[in-house]
This record gives sequence, structure tokens and C-alpha cells, in this order.
Amino acid sequence: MPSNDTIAAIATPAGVGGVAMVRMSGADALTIALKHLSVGSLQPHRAIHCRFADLDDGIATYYPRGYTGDPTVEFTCHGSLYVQQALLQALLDSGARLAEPGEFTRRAFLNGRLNLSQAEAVADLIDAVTPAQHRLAVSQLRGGYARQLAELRARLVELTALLELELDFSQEDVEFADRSELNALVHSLQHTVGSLTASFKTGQALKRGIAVAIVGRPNAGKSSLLNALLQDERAIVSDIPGTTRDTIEELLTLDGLTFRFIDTAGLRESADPIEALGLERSIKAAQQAHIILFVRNIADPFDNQATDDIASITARCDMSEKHLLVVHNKCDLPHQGTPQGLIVSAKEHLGIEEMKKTLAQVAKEYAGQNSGILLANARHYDALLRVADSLRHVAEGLEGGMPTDLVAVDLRDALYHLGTITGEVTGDEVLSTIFGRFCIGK
Ligand SMILES: Nc1nc2c(ncn2[C@@H]2O[C@H](COP(=O)(O)OP(=O)(O)O)[C@@H](O)[C@H]2O)c(=O)[nH]1
Ligand SMILES: [Mg+2]
Repeated sequence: MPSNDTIAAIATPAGVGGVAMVRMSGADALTIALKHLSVGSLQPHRAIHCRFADLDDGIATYYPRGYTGDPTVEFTCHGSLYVQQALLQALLDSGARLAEPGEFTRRAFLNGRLNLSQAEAVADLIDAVTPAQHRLAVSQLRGGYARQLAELRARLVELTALLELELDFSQEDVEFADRSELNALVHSLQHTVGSLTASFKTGQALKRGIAVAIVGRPNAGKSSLLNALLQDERAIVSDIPGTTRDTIEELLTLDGLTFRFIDTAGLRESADPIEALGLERSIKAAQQAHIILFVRNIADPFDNQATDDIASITARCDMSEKHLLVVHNKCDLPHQGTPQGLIVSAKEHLGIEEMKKTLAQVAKEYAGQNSGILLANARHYDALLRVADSLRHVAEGLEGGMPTDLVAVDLRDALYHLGTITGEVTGDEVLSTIFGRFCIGK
């Protein structure tokens, strides 16, 4: 597929709108555009009001090096489905090809307008619905940690090349690569990579939602609580213990932060294999959650059970970065005392707003802990774990006086995985996966 053939697509979302935009990019973009416009020429970077064939009138803008880095013409027309489609069809009929999902951004990457990490940030920016997601995407789009990694990588490439040069002179016992400089660079990379991977959990929480596992005994009112939070009837509520066998996930935005609520099966040892599996899931959900909501029935007289349950959950979770909130449900029923924690009635909608406030507060604390650069991209996280591994081998090798050729192999490994983040190293498959996530027209 020639990279300079001319592609076109509707860039605005499918459907009727006030206006729509059709975008065309590639070597013949200007020539094809002029066939359909009522004007004989387009000036670079000037928005021209003109007629588009006999379909509509609107604004045409020509960029000699547009978003893709290639000649690009953008047509803004009235948002009629017919006009958008017919305009696109006219462009296709005169030599343009329908763009694949993400192809405009892919070209921007291939033309060096964006690195791979920035291209991925474009997709994240489009997907962002909360301020936190937006902040993450914009920081990555502006360079973020990828630029820092690329700079460190470039220095490491030089030192690795010098190290490898020594191998050609192996008889002569020379040292081209300054070992202390190499050591310092490896340590500085290790530090950067380490703090990035450490921030991944928070980054993911902000990007995908802060995971809140709702756990507790069957019938405590976990599903009812989720419904009360969401104010609809997504989770099945029943008074037969153990109805929630599968986990249910729901997203909710509170105070600009996305929460991912996970309703689990009840905590009860069970002979029923399906429910036993559900119990395991509930512990898993608690393990993966940022916040655990432990729900109990306040009207239940067997109170020490809750204490035991909490102990057995915390025993199987790493609580260092988790918050556990105790929710005393069914406060509409007669009960004794005022225990610590949140007192609510899922059924009567009492205390629910208070609970939302507490959740938002805990989440703010959680997100605020890590106010520096955050890693939210799973692909980068994966690559950085491999980088960390290779760097550890390099550091050990340098310390232990390992043969230069072996150190060089580990360095090459580290360079390779670093390169996959910004795109100095990429396979076609990786690119297809990344750009396939986009919509057509981006
Ligand atoms: N009185 C009262 N009943 C409740 C409350 N919350 C839930 N229930 C009832 O308790 C039973 C079990 O609720 P459910 O949400 O399915 O519990 P789960 O097994 O923990 O998911 C149902 O009959 C609910 O109507 C509440 O706040 N007050
Ligand atoms: Mg339930």
C-alpha cells in the first residue's frame, strides 16, 4: 500500500449534526478537492467559503502539511447524512480511497509528526470523559515521559555502540565506553522506569476508573447498594442468599473521577460449586480493587462476624494502597448503637449522598498521592517491566565484571523494549493494534 495514496473519511461522528467534516489527505488531495469546488484554487491555511459540487456550500481548508504531514483538505459542510455521504462518495469516485480506522494518525506517526506514544494519546484524548482522563491524555500528547525515555534511550544507544565497538578490538584491551558514565545512565534509567511503573496503578485508576469492590455476606444488601449508587436496577436484588453469582461492573462519575463498582457474590463458604467460584471472585475483586466497600446488615445481631470477615479479607489483600470502608446497611430497620463507618439504607436511600462524598474524598487522596507523571498505558507498562528486567541484568553485569558481549546483549534488550514505547522499534502488528482502536476519520 503506497503511503502517499490519497485517503478520505468523514471525521465527525456518524449521525446528523449541525455541521460535519470530511477530511482528505495524500499526494492528490488538492487536485481531487479542486475538481469538486466552485473555486479554482485554495490558499494554504485559508478557510474558503465555496460550493461543494452541487451538494452544499461550506468551508474548505487546505493544509500543505496537515495533521498527517501530507497535503490535506478539510471540508466542513452541513451535517446532513446525505451531504456527508455524497461528498465523501464524490471524493472516492475521483481517486481517493476510504481511510482505515486510525489511518490519518498512523500517517502522522509514519511521517514523524507524532511518536507512537503521542499517537496513542490522541486515542485516549478522544475517549476522555473526565478531567482526570483528559489530563493524562494531554500530558502524554505533549510528550510526557516518552520524551524523557527517548532522550535517555538515545544516550544509551551511543554508549552501547561504543561498548560494542570494544568487541571488535577484543585483543587489545581498550575501553571506549566510559563505565562510570554507563553506570550512571543505567541507574538514572532504572530510577525513571521504576517510578513510572510504580505510578501505573494510580494511572490506570484515573484512566479506567477507581475500582471499588462491594463485598460482604449474602443478603447484606450489596446489590441494593450498587443500585442505590447508580439509581437504577442494574444488579439483581433478591432475598435468596447468593443471587449475585457473577460479578457486575458499573461505571459512575463522582466529582470528576470515574469509579468502577464491582458487585460480587457474598462472602460465604459454600458447597455449591458455582457460588464457591463466586466467593473466590469476590476475594479477587477485593484484591484488585482500590477501595473495598464492606457491607454488613446493621440489624444483624451477630456482630463479631463482620469483624472476622474484615480480618479474613484484609489477610488476603495487600492493604498498603487500599482503603476499606465499612458500610452498615439497613439502618431503616431497628438496630442498636451507632457503629463507626457509614450508616446507610440502600432500600430507603438514606446516607447514600454522604457515602458518595466519602468515596470521592478517598479517591482524591488516592489520586493525589501520585501527583507527578503517571503511567496509564498498559502497553507501556508491559514494555517498561521488560526494560527494568534488562537494566537489572546490565547493572549486575557491570558490577560483577561480566564479559562485555553479555552486557551488550542485555543493553540491546533494554533498548529494544524502550524503543517500542515511542516507536523507534515497531512491528506492523503493534501498529495495527494501536491504530485499529481509533475510529475512521482520525
Ligand atoms: N430493610 C432493608 N432491606 C434491605 C436494604 N438493602 C437491601 N435490603 C434487602 O435485603 C435483601 C438482600 O439484598 P441484596 O441487595 O440482594 O443483597 P446481596 O446479597 O448482598 O447483594 C433484599 O430483600 C433487599 O431488599 C435496606 O437498606 N433496608
Ligand atoms: Mg447481590
